[in-house]
Amino acid sequence: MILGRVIKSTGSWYIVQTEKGAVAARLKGKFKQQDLKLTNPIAVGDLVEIEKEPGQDSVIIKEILPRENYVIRKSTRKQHHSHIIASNIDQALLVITMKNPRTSLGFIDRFLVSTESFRIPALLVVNKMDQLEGEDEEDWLQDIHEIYEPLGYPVLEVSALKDGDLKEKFSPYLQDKSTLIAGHSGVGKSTLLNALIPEALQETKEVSEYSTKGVHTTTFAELFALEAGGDLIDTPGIKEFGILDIEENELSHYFPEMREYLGQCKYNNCRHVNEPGCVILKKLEEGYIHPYRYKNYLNILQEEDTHR
Ligand SMILES: Nc1nc2c(ncn2[C@@H]2O[C@H](COP(=O)(O)OP(=O)(O)OP(=O)(O)O)[C@@H](O)[C@H]2O)c(=O)[nH]1
Ligand SMILES: [Mg+2]
Ligand SMILES: [Zn+2]
Repeated sequence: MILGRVIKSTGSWYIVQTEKGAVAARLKGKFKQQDLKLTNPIAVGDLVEIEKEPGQDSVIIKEILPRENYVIRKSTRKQHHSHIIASNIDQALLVITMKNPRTSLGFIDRFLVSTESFRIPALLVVNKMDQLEGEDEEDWLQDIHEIYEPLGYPVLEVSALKDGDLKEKFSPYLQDKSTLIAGHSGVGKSTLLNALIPEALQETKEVSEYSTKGVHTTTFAELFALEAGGDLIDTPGIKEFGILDIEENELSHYFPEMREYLGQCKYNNCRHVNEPGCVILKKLEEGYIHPYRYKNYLNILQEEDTHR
């Protein structure tokens, strides 16, 4: 039995990196998934045990080791199913853009709730800075800095296509870590990855070509090693994150600015919506909690996915 990490998954076969190199492997039989309804039994980042099939050349995945963490999105094909984007990561890098396409604060907050639920550190990378123009766009950028930096999420501004110093700029953040790159389709995830790891040769495509057709350029997640140590996982663009298995009274734990006040409300089952003696509402009024963040808290709370 050999241990390895899945670095690519096409849905029917997998590339597993072992100490002795990469091998193609496939699944035999079915795996028991915990409680999650998943469209992919094995995800990039998974640690697996592989074995040569007796009397044959092919390699099979025998066992999947428990996942330390993962980032999940809603399935595009099956209702009430989810898709694991990647697992066993040290941090998540969310690429966001003001336009072509525009990333909303709601989308960012849903992403951060998913990562916070596993205590995965996250980093925001504003891409396509060369295209930023006008007051409205400057305001959006200022909001991003003002809202997220005080919460502990670093915000980097780049132009993945044009900047020449990206390796230097990112190395303090990426070295020796396994980093997931996520974001909407067309924000420039693969362009950034190619700038950091030129050998990756990930395909990139103009936004106009797919926004009309609705196809993504990157269709499978794939992990690439960084020269200086660590790795990056390029992933297909996401429309919506699945915030699953989060109880209603758990949600505020995933908003760092609310965490410190939890337990101080009058009622211990306070949802921080309209309850008397709610400390979160008081802090919102006093300006310690950003109104946009609170609005997104309410939006997520009202979603069908959160349950009592
Ligand atoms: N102007 C400008 N264009 C960029 C920049 N970064 C990426 N692009 C362009 O944006 C388009 C989409 O880039 P991709 O890297 O394919 O985007 P992606 O996020 O990987 O998209 P999916 O694989 O579909 O999820 C391409 O035409 C890139 O050349 C940038 O910094 N500035
Ligand atoms: Mg891509
Ligand atoms: Zn409250």
